[in-house]
Amino acid sequence: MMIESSYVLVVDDQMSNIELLGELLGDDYDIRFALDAESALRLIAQQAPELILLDVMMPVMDGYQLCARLKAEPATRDLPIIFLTALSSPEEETRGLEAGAVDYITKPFTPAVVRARVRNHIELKRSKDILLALSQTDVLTGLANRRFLFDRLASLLPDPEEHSRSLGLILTDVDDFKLYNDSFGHPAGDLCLQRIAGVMRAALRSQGDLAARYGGEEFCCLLPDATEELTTQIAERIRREVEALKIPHCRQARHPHVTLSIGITSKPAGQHQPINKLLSLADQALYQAKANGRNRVEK
Ligand code: GH3
Ligand code: MG
Ligand code: MG
Ligand code: MG
Repeated sequence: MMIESSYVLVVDDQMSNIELLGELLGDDYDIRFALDAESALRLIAQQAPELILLDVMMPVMDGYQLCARLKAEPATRDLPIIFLTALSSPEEETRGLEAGAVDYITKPFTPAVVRARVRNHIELKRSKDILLALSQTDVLTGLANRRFLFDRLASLLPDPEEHSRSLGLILTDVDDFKLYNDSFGHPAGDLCLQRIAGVMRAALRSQGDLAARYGGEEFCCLLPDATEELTTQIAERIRREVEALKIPHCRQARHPHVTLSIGITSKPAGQHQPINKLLSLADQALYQAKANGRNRVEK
């Protein structure tokens, strides 16, 4: 059975082993090969495989060393590795598993067993990836959730001693949203939040930026390396574009359409700022935006 184009990387210094595994798995997977650890690292950097079948005995860098290199990098740490080796002592097997491999298969191997183990580990990796994505995503809007936001904040705001990058932070809150829900119903309110989330997503500059659902109808954007000026510009664009959606509000609301109040704060490079302090500054600015009439940006 074809398991939809899973990419499996085989690393082995012997062409005969590679050919054997190619025949064994080639019908079910997108199999690519590397004859040494260096070329494997190059291939992995281009595109992450879903599984790596790794020989131990190879010249220059052996399988254990390659495994250690992959485990040391956050980007490759979670790639499942199965050792496939002629080294069959319990000590070697223990060493391989303790190095972080998900499995250890000794040569000569039974083809059906290799196929079954590869299949199981790919299934496991897929389930893990799905759970990880769910644990980081807000179900209503598809934006990052609060947990992911705080993890990212923690990684962007390292030790006080460390010279870190500048950071812009935008906090938004929908104006008179209780009234909106009361007038049009909760499902309409949900739809409204989804449309606002679309604006937030579109306002981001690159993969480094993050838009997250901070609370019920509150969103937060993190803009690494942004100056205060740029953060203000982006916040202003978000405010303008939500207003331009022209989602009709109810008569009692302060503005005829759904709008956002926005507080921003920014941290210059090299200056330390605890997460709570940064958020509380943005929150104070947001409070000012509310106090000064709503549908506005304050810092
Ligand atoms: P203000 O302009 O001062 O912000 O007024 P407000 O009515 O928006 O006040 P507040 O920010 O306290 O209101 C939050 C409202 O957001 C209350 C709640 O019903 C609504 N809300 C929070 N989460 C959700 C959600 O997931 N879906 C919907 N439809 N409404 C939500
Ligand atoms: Mg070898
Ligand atoms: Mg609120
Ligand atoms: Mg509100």
